[in-house]
Amino acid sequence: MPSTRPEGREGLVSARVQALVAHEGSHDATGMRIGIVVSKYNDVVSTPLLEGAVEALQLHGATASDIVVAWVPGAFEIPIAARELAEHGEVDAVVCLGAVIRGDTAHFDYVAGEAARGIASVHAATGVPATFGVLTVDTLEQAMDRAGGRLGNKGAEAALAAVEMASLLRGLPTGTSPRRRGRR
Ligand code: INI
Repeated sequence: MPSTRPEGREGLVSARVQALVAHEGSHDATGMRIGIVVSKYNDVVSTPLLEGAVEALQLHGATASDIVVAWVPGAFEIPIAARELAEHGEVDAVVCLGAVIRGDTAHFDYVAGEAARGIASVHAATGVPATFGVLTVDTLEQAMDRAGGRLGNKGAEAALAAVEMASLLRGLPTGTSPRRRGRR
């Protein structure tokens, strides 16, 4: 249902904005099929990210049979598997998980940059949301803090962002805008 007062944000939203029709996705994953691409490199980090993502999806209604996991060698390889799932896996969204930890060389920048660019290109090319749960950090400690440690679990956040985007896209009106009319 379109809402002009997104839950919990009433105090922040002006009357002018409240007067508009607004759409917002939910975290209800019931009936959704979700792909997860996870990197084996730094698996001491990516495994808890995966655990967090799966737990979050199941807490929000996804069933085990609706979650498909693809392991790839490293973050650099995430985009190609994510694109395959988005195009042919019949998924509503893809969650991308991994950890790129800065070393002494420029390798970090290439791997992290290509992972981010490649994941963004998946949803641009396919229209299927692909979320970025790839940690890009300086140390293993920073990574563990974000993989179920004191700063939460970015895998769970990426999973819920994927569900929210899939839900939003389902609810957006299509074919009604003057720019689209006649072009379908
Ligand atoms: N892959 C990662 O997922 N994280 C890293 O920190 C990393 N580092 O630092 O090298 C890494 N490298 C491997 C890369 O993703 C590819 O698998 C490899 O280059 C083969 O294409």
